[in-house]
Amino acid sequence: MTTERYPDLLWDAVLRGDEYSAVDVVVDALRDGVDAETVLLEVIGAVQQRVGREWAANRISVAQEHAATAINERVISTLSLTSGRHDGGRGRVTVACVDGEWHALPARLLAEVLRLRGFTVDYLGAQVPTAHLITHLHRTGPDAVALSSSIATRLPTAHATITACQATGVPVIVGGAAFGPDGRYARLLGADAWAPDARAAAQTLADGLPAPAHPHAQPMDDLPHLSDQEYTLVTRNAPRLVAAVLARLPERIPAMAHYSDAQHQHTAEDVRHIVDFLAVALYTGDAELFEQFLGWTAEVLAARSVPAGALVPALDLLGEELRDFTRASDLLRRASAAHTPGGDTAAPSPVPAGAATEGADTTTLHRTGRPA
Ligand code: B12
Repeated sequence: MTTERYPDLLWDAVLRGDEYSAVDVVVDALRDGVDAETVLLEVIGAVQQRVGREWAANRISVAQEHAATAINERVISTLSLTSGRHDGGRGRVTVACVDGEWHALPARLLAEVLRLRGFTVDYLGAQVPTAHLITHLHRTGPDAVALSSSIATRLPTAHATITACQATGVPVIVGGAAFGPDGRYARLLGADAWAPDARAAAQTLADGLPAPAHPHAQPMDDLPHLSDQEYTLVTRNAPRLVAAVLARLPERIPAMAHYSDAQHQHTAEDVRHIVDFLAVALYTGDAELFEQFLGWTAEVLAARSVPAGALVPALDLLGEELRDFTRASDLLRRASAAHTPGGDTAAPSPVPAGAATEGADTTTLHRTGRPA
């Protein structure tokens, strides 16, 4: 029996908000002989990824995205209950999301795949405070921790969590989109292993992870560039930086004078995201992380008819606030040039202080909602 039609059937059901039909799709797939792991990853996982693409392209709303995810969580529970108990003799794994990480569904898919493959799994869900995770490790003594994160702003917290788990002698495998498509941030942050998907993770865990060899005590052991304090100061001052940029943004985007409360709120959220991703680029020392975030943001804005140039005033104002920060200034100057219509990454910022930015006077930055 071909599996190809099931993702489309599940997609149609979740988009209608039809939980019963969604469950039927999965039950039918299992009855038709599709194995449970394939249903988890190539039907439910594929639909979740499509949810992300369709939201980014502004073809479905935030509410539809939330409903789809909620239904898929219930569908996974049904699948888990119908596929029976497994012996769990392959070893014990704690699956948890990094503190502050809300994307629990990727971790849940991993947990279910590991159960199907015969591991005993303690699934702790979204945003697990590190101290509680460590208490859990002391109590249960697992063979490994599987730490999930989907959004790069959680990487500094992931680093501290990896280090804390390793200090208890438990090896850490990490995964999820936050660690980069090639796992580069997993290596940077000293994880014992990384895997691109749940199947590869199960194989790596089945092969066995050695006990952590060199537990690191301080973030700076892995990331010496942190000694310039730029990450620490930007993070500590994030609310003040956001407020300073928002206070001066109407100078650069005159149309803000007529913004609704919702538009002001979206703009504030977007400026906060810029500061957060700048901070994590300073933490990792990786300019590409900031560039990728801005590229993604520009695509999301474009899908909502907002030109990418709308990012430039916020980048420039932030650059002015952080002019004494060498690495941050450099990142912001390059980003501003790259997103200025006709600009390039090598050029200095073309926007003089106080000037209105062409193309940005009728638009707002808001990734999280629809354009006004
Ligand atoms: C559903 C969803 C949400 C839900 C999450 C609910 C839940 N219970 O999970 C909610 C609404 C809470 C949410 C919130 C946000 N989200 Co969101 N979300 C998504 C969405 C649409 C799906 C996530 C998902 O389930 N993916 C499906 C699985 C299959 O993904 P996967 O990563 O491929 O998982 C596999 C591997 O990564 C691996 N894996 C996963 N974990 C682990 C762990 C280990 C140890 C290993 C080895 C492997 C491994 O195995 C998995 C299975 O094979 C994604 C889009 C997407 N394409 O993923 C956006 C997405 C991740 N979200 C995004 C954003 C921006 C946000 C918010 C900031 C939005 C906002 N303005 O508030 C917040 C952040 C909240 C936070 N602090 O975490 C962006 C991130 C963009 C970026 N540049 O980083 C994305 C990509 C959306 C998009 N298309 O732009 N989100």
